[in-house]
Amino acid sequence: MPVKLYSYWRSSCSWRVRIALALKEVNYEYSPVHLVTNGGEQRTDEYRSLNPMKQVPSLIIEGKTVTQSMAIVEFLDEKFPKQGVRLFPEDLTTKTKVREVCEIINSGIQPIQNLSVLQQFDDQEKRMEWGHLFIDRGFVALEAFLKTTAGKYCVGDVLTAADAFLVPQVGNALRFKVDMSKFPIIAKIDEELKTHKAFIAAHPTKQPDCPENSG
Ligand SMILES: N[C@@H](CCC(=O)N[C@@H](CS)C(=O)NCC(=O)O)C(=O)O
Repeated sequence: MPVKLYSYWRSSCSWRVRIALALKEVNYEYSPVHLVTNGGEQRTDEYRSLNPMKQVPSLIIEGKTVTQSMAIVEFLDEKFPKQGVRLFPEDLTTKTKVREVCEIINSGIQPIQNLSVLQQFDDQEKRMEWGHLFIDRGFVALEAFLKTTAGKYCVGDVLTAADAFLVPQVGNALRFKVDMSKFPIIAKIDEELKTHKAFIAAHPTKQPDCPENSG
């Protein structure tokens, strides 16, 4: 039974899961959910029956649905412990640091700049200001946190789930014109990961639903 990912090319939460799938070397079918056209395909009754939050991503595996990117990434790591990269290290202290980075992004930054929040403003400029403010503020905390944990990657010198969460949030930061020179540790890790093949494969511009003129 093939694994299926409901995703939107530009969604940072889908992007996290695409990175995790690539790092775990799990093949999957890509099912696009357009978050904007026709009021958003995530809001149809059909999609809502998979994901009651009306959000991407959703993963179908062995006929079961898993939602919430953090739960999906943990599920993949536990389902395939010996395959690909270990996303959550065995050592409890290190694993907790990985989870802390993930949660700063997953709970502390992304939800405040999510599409349905921004759509409360009609004005595009206001949306931009809001997204910029909360990503910038979150990155101040994240940069300080990474100062205590980072090596080549977010937590030491091995790839973990934290890196899968970091790169898409930097993608959002750039969309909201956050000045990344203020965050040298985040920027350096992001730069390091740009050439990794799992991160290249998961990039929004490599997805089948990415428009040709995405820039
Ligand atoms: N906690 C959820 C958040 C998912 C989420 O916010 N997805 C966004 C895209 S990154 C979405 O589908 N937004 C649609 C909307 O706000 O209508 C997860 O990690 O999976």
